[in-house]
Amino acid sequence: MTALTDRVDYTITDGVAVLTLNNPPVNALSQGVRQGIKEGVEMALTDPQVGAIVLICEGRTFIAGADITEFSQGLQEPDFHGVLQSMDAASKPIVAAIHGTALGGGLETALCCHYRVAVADARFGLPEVNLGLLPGGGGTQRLPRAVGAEKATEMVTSGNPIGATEALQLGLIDIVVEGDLRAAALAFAADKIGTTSLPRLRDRDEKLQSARDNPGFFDEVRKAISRKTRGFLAPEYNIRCIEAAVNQPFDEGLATEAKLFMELLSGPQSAAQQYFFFAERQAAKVVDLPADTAERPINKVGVIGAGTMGGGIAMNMANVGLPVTLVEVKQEALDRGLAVVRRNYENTARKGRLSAEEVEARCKLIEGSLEMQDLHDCDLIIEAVFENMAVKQDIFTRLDSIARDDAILASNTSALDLNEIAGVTGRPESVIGLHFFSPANVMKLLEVVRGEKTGDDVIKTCMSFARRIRKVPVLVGVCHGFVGNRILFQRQFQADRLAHEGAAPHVIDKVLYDFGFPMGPFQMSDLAGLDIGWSKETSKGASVKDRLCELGRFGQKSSAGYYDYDDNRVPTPAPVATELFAEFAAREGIAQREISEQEILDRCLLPMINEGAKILQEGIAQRASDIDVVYVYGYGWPVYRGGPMHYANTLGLETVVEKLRKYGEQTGSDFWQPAELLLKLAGEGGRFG
Ligand code: T1G
Repeated sequence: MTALTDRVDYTITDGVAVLTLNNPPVNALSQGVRQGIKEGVEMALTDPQVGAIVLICEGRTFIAGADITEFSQGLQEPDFHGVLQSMDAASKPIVAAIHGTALGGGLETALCCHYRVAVADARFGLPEVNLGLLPGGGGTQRLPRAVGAEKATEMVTSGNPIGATEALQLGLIDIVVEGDLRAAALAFAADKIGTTSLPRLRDRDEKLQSARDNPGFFDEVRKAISRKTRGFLAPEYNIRCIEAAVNQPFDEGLATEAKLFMELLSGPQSAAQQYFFFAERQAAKVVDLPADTAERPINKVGVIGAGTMGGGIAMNMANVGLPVTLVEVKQEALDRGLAVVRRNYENTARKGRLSAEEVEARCKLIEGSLEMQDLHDCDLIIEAVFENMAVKQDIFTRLDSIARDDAILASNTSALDLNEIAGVTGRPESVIGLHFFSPANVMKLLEVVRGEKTGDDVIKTCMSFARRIRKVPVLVGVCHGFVGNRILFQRQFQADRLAHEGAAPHVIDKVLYDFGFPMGPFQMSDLAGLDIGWSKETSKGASVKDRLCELGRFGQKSSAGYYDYDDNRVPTPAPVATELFAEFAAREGIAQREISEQEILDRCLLPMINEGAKILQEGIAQRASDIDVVYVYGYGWPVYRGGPMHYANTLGLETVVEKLRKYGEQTGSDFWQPAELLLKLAGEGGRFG
């Protein structure tokens, strides 16, 4: 065996040269891997003893793509395209032996081989769009020739992988291997020795014909994905590359791909999305946990409260096969909660994403009960009741005597002081916050709230458990609103101020919608319900929101709030809202004025950044990128702008400070006082993270 580089070994078996890649954890196409492939192919092609070549990987997966860390450091030699070109032009058969996930540059490498063999659970994809990129190694030209332009367009715009069975049916791979992959690949390659006309995807056009016969296809795709991809550049660029594959000769298509790839790579969107790829993975890591911290096993979960949140939380457990006991105080509430759960699953089944059997199996995993005592054997119990401290403390007091000694007790509180909840138990080290976001069975973000006495094992257990139930966990400290809501309060406050000063609610909403949020603060309030925390008996009409509630305008649920809603919940700006803001402004002596869109955007976003800086300096979040993960996954911050802290870095922290000071002078309010950490970093010419 010859070690070509520290990442690639070379052996010859029965006339077949085997290039074995080993670059943990995912065999990314680092410089050493590219160098080894290049040298190995050259060596095999010039060795008369060698009749064929196999490319295979050690570890858990075939090549999972280019080394994303390299993009920001400058691409090193050998150039990926040169390596692929040498394979594509090879005079001897090259076989890719695939297991795990052949993704991005990994699949592109396999597409430059003449044959592809894979194990049954291998997966294949070009997910570059999730990084704000497109396949830059010929994937947009070869994949359509392998599977057809229609399927290729779906794959590159969604980034979703396909399995080996589908890949075989589509003609992406040649065989699915049973048993040992290396042995099967060697046998397959040996059988191809001496093949003269080697199959190269660049020479195959037949699968492009149906797209050529349907010139409207690509515009139909654009229309179909327009809502979901609003504001993103990469999906459109991916489509243009597949269009080039259909309409241009292969080499011209490659040139189009290279041009569009470089445009994306040099743009802010791919920088933000590459940053976010690592931010999301970093968030799962707890910096001060000893490596040997044990986890508590979780095999049975209890949820208290069968309302919207409790039912949704319970679904997360059932979705991964975990039995869950859902406790309510009244049969009627329990029945209603279980009915909502069933209806949710049936809706998913109607969309073809669940079978009827799976619906039944999941509903069966959720057992209703009116007795908290039934939670005595649960490993984790999550309280999801009314957002009231006294109610929660009563429940935790009772739980303390019911739950097993090693059970973890969690609260789904969205803002209350977890330490006060933990304080009523004799086990504060086993109390933690698990703040799910509504709808809890859909939203991926989970704020894991660390109490002052929460044990390391409980934290590690819950961070792992979050990923087990397919959530993105972010560890946060205790303060009012933790990370997400605490920052949101600042934005909502400023939006309200702007409305008092003359900016109409729908104008403010549009500015944030155009920035990339799914909706603005007033539409968001209408969706959540204006009557949260409001009561008719005690209302004093002290705010526009209270006055709207007094008028019975509770938001979408009453077809009227800041907006009026038709039967399809389509919003129309409601004059009454603007009039009320004007009335309150007059009462407060605020002279209303025309406010620019830039000022609206600044005054909504800069306080979020400033609050994020305060959260960092107080140690409520572990790192700036965690705040970004909270905002992208929990509040719809557009991922192509990275999150509030990444966005601040793109503005420049000096600019952020300047603007904060400008609005401070303009409004005369110390609300705009820059956070100490922000001032420090700006003064050093630094960045967050
Ligand atoms: N480059 C560098 N590091 C990577 C990486 C990559 N491509 N993929 C994963 N990692 C790191 C990751 O940060 C983590 O590090 C560890 O590996 C395990 O990852 C030219 C331009 C393969 C499905 O987009 O989808 O090819 O936190 O926690 O859940 O056209 O990783 O342990 O230090 O995600 O088992 C295209 C990205 C690149 C695939 C495995 N490829 N990766 O998931 O593990 S661009 C991708 C994934 C490209 C070419 C273009 C997943 C995975 P750490 P993990 P996992």
